[in-house]
Amino acid sequence: MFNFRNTTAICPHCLRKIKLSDLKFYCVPDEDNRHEVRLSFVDKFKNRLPVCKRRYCRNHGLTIREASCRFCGESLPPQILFHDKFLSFCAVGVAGAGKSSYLTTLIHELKYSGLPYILQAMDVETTKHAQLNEQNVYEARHCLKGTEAGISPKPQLWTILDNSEKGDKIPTYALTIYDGAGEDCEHIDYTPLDSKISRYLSGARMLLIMFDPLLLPSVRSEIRFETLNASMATERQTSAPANMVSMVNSLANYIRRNCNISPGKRIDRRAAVVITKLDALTEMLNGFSSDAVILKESPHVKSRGFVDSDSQMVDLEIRDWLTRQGETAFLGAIDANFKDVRVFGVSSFGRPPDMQKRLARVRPHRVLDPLIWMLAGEGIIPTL
Ligand SMILES: Nc1nc2c(ncn2[C@@H]2O[C@H](COP(=O)(O)OP(=O)(O)OP(=O)(O)O)[C@@H](O)[C@H]2O)c(=O)[nH]1
Ligand SMILES: [Mg+2]
Ligand SMILES: [Zn+2]
Ligand SMILES: [Zn+2]
Repeated sequence: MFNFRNTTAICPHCLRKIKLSDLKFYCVPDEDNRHEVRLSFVDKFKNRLPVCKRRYCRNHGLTIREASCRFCGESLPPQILFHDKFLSFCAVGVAGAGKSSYLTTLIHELKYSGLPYILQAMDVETTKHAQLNEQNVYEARHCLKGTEAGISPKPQLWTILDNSEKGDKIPTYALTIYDGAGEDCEHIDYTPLDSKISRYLSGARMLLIMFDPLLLPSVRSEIRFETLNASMATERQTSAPANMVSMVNSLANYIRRNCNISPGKRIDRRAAVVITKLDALTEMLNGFSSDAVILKESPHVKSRGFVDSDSQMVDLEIRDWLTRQGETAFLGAIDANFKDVRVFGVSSFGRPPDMQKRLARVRPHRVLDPLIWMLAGEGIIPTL
């Protein structure tokens, strides 16, 4: 029988703090039947999940596995209450910026990179979604389709088991990932957003602001047409580069409004600015120098810690590169709005897709860096 540690969990849908008594529990003996199961006095006292007590139910005596949040009504895996820490991030960026591709390779790397973590999906939707994307990118080797706009994305719910600590108790962290559609982010200021998306944006612990460098005119004029075409979501990417600046400003204003932060105040939230599609930039003459730190393998995984000096160097190199491209307005907007900003550069695929959008063997570059920065900030991984 499960017993909970006395931490307060966070509902991944409405982001309210929840405890055992804030869940509604259901016994689901088969597809057509379900009945509510109430917590007994002893369950509450012992802080444990209830069991089905209905006499002729085939699940009689079994611990309940389905629940929903009392506040928002969304279904939740009851084991969500188990975790020691609650981490969440939200990926934002214009359509085709590379958000979904990035998150797919991030999950894959987190599973297989050699970090002392075990990753488990908390619910069936997360398992299915991850399998589908992974199968597309790693087996069928094809680019993903754009994320559907106008509907709120289901948060992906993961458990990270921290195997780095010796002893009986393995710390567990709930990791919630929101991957919205770029189109929704672009219109954030003038389209009334689905209330769920807005909650994710204002509630996530870290924002991943994904910036597509291929939208910059200076970059577009320097790289080959084939590379450019294969690396863009051609049917969707119509945004002018300036949109990225206004997107950062509207995103920040949006969060301010929702969290009651006054206009002149920087938002006290981790913001990882992630420059995607780094592989396509190696063609540029005016790109990164061949001995740049950003092009070297990331040291964090090997060192089993967040190597701050490496990350600061990468941050500097990208800022310098963006400045050379004339993108000071974007950097200015980020720094003016967020207090805790770090710039990262990643390539999800390792090299551009071909003209048919097929991928070569996927070799992600530095995709774990932003996540490791977050883990370090949460005290989960040491900062070196
Ligand atoms: N060269 C290169 N191209 C990439 C990379 N990642 C993504 N792309 C290209 O960018 C396109 C869009 O990627 P997605 O991951 O679907 O972008 P998204 O931000 O999720 O887009 P929406 O869901 O429409 O908001 C892909 O079809 C690829 O052509 C990368 O690492 N390198
Ligand atoms: Mg997407
Ligand atoms: Zn809820
Ligand atoms: Zn039952």
